[in-house]
Formats: sequence, structure tokens, C-alpha cells
Amino acid sequence: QKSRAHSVAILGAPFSKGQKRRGVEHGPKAIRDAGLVERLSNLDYPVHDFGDLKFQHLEKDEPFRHVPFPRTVGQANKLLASAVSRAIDAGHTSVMLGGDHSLAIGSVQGHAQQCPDLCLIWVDAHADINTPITSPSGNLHGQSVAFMLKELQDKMPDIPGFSWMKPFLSSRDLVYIGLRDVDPGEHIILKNLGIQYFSMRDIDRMGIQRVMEVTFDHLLARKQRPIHLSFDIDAFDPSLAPATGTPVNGGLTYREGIYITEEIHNTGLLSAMDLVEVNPTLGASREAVEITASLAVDVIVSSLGQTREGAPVTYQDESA
Ligand code: 6HN
Ligand code: MN
Ligand code: MN
Ligand code: MN
Repeated sequence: QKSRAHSVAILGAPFSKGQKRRGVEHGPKAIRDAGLVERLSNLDYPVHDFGDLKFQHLEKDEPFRHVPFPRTVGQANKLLASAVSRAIDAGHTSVMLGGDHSLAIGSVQGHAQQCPDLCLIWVDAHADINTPITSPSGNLHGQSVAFMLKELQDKMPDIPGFSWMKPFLSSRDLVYIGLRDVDPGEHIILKNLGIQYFSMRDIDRMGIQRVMEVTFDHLLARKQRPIHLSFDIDAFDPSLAPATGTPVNGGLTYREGIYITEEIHNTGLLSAMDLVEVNPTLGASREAVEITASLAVDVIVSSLGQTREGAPVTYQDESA
């Protein structure tokens, strides 16, 4: 129940080539402009904002079958993986600001370099577990998890740009929350591998409290280990998070989303997180963009220990 006195590393990842719409590369700026660092400094640990990663532009990057920008996405994730690995090694809790969800490949892989026994909680409307073969769109942000899973190794073609990594995660160390738009090929993978998931229908049936209990039973009952939280803002209902590329009706309420992150914080095991798919060019209005970015900040500060019930002062406040 006790949070470790960890410092927080913020890594901006302005990247959009995991899908075809521009604008999501401005996500890190929108989330910072919504007050991320100020809100985090109200909590009692040091915050290190490492700024934005500089991703390289590749002149020639032919599609692999119908998958666009494979080398660009592969190389960006390689860079991100080493940045996350270094941040964890330095003792920080890593907070990656996307960018599109293909960035989870590098973020989780870099985390796993330091913490090979990590488990993964994926909060999303989508399962992002298409392979390049099953993917209807070709977009790599819908395939991130397939690159990670050992059990899918023989279903993955040799796609250019990814020779730097091998699958590192076992399918039983993964839980999904919030699913409501799963492609046919993804559904087969979820069922064949027996992956633990909670769709929006499951949340309707069980309630979010029971969902979190079963999630932690599944991931932590055998042993306590580091948690990676990969949070796609489109897990929320589009009325709360309109500025995103692939919105789907019937998403998480504000309170369900914050309950998820409060419970994750309460385990004391959160070691790295991603907040992805905030696209400030897609909001219908300035306000639509602002509520989406400010929701992203709420998710991050809640994951890192901001509570709705207040907290005792744990330091000497000289101005008091
Ligand atoms: N995301 N399942 C669709 C696809 O193109 O594979 C949508 C993926 C959305 C990805 O929101 O991170
Ligand atoms: Mn430090
Ligand atoms: Mn996603
Ligand atoms: Mn999604």
C-alpha cells in the first residue's frame, strides 16, 4: 500500500507514423500545456522532464505489405526503448507521453530490459494485437502487443525495422481493460491465447471494483512484480476524450478511469506508464482539445498517487 519515494521521469515521444493521421505527434506538448509538471510537483516526489525524444526522419521507407512506415516505427521504438531503460535504471518511474500507441513497443521493451518480470495492464478501446497479417488497416499502432508476445512469435513475419528486438512478454502477464472494438483476427488471438481481458460489457456486468480485483489476482497473486500501465486515451468515452484518432462510443466514465489508476497506484508497483493517442489537431474545438489533454494529466497524476480523498502531508512545509 505504500508508494515508493520514486522520482518521475517524463519522456515526450512526438511520433505519429504508427497510424495515418497527422497531429498525434503534438500530444506531448498538449499534455505538458495542460499543466502536467505543475500537477506532479504537488505530489511529493521529484520530477525530471527529459523533454522530447528526437526521432529520425527516414527518406526511404517502403510499406511492408499494407503496413506503412515499418522502418520509421521500428527505429523510433528502438530509440524510445533505450531512453525508457535508462530512466528505469536511474531509479525513475517512467512516464512516456505519446504520440501514437505503436510507441508502447519501445516503452514496454525498454522497461522489460530492466524489469524482465514486469506485467502489463493495457487500458484501451482496442486490443492493439493485430499481426501485420491480420491487421485490416495495416497501421502499426493497432499491432503493438503482437510484437511483444512470445506466443505470437511464429505468427509474426520478419518486418523491417524490428530486428533489434525479440518478443519478451508472456500472454498470461497481460490484462486488457476497456475493450469495445476488437477486430476478428484479434478476437481469435485473445481467445486462442486465453488472454485475460475486461471489455466494456464486462465492466457493466462486474463493476470496475471487481474488475481491478480480478486484474491484480491474475497478475500479482503468484508474486509481486513491476507494473507497466499502457493507457490509450481512447479508452475513455469520446464525450470525455474527443481529441483522439480512433474514438469508439461507450467508453470508460471519468470515475471508472480514475478508479483504475488509483488502484494501480495503491499496489505500490507501478514502474512505468504510457499515455498515448491524444491528438490536439482532431478536437472539434479548443475546448475539446483542452478537456482531452487535461484528462490525460488527471490519469497520470492519479496513477502516481494523487487521491480523491486528500492525503496527509508527508514533508515539512516551511511556508505552513
Ligand atoms: N489504437 N484495430 C484497429 C486497427 O487498425 O488495427 C484500430 C487500432 C487502434 C489503435 O487506438 O492505439
Ligand atoms: Mn533523479
Ligand atoms: Mn491503443
Ligand atoms: Mn485505442
